Amino acid sequence: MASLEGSVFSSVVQAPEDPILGVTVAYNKDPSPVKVNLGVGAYRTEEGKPLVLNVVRRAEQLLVNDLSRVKEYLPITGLADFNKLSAKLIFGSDSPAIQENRVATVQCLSGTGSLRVGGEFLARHYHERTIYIPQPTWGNHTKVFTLAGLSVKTYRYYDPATRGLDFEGLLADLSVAPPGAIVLLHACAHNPTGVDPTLDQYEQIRLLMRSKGLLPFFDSAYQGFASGNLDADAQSVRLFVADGGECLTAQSYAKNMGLYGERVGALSIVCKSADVTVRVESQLKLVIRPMYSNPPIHGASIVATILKDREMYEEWTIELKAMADRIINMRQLLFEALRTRGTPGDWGHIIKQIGMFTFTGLNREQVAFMTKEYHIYMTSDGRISMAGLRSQTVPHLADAIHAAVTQIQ
Ligand code: KET
Repeated sequence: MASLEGSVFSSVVQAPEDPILGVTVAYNKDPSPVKVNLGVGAYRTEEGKPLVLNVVRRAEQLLVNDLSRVKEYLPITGLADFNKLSAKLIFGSDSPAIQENRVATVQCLSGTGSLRVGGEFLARHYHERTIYIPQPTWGNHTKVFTLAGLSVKTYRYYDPATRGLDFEGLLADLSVAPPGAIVLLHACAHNPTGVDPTLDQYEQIRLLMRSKGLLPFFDSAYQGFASGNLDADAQSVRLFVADGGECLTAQSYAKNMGLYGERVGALSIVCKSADVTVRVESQLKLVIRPMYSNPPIHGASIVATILKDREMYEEWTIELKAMADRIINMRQLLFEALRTRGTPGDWGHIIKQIGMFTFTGLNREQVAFMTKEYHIYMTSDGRISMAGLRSQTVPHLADAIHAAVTQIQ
């Protein structure tokens, strides 16, 4: 018999914190008044506060005041309006794939949940279980796809020497991938590097992938955050859908609507024909039902309310552009602050990179030094969330980077 003192779980070992979300845990424990959290990709205002978009508040008011609304379960696939509008948002309102009923869209638990459901669907129903992810990529990709039952390999993406795209390496690796392999692409604002292929490069990637029958799986977590324009940031995805071929897309509304904790996103599978699409959707339901049964109603209702009302949609795009612009402004300020300090190195990448993050090039030791001496919290790969920076904290960050670069090799 187990003794009353001893736990049946006593052999459970302490797990490490998550490399990204653990940064916030460490930040919260630090009593320093000068501490700055540049870890997780979460938008903060110029005052350092989390932002609930005005248009989101308005949508929530409408929902609360509508007494006809109930709290019944949603269908397994989620809110129908939300799914239709999400597909339109990423593929474009005039997308032939949508008009021809070739898109199966299911509401999922934000971007992560969409990737996971897509991964499990592929592991069950697709002939090639290997997924190629960029090197480097968002830290959770490997875990999500491995647990979904796929085998994860990487393709070259980033060249530290040029701090740009390793386009040759990318093409070379994809050209030796097994026919039919799945390829994860960041739709825009690649995390963590901030480096995206140009549209011309995307066209070459598309030609190569289609010629080898490689299956694109787009992760779209930052639509609107790269350029400030929702359509421009969807161009890579639309290029692949325009050729009539198949692909998957995981969308997140965490960043672009600031709905982080609402966990609202969508998985879309674009198929070749309407009848395949119906069967694909029926199988997606079998993936979802034993996982979490059906998705939550509130976040999806907010998104649907905003997307279907022209005036609210406009207001959203303005607020989204303002967030994107503030981030671009922070890039400029940080770049200038380092130039003023004469910090060794070329920091041009700070203004060239796209999206929420700057991939600084700082090494693990330099990051540890900045955290210890300057209370600056960021991921150990040298990634800074520009969305967490504000004019007031730029000089402190620049001092920290300057000290790290000059004191730690
Ligand atoms: N894809 C990418 C590329 C991504 O950066 C994130 C989140 C997600 C998907 C998932 O987001 P969701 O909240 O499930 O919609 N990235 C930030 C937050 C995190 O790590 O969870 C980050 O990199 O800081």
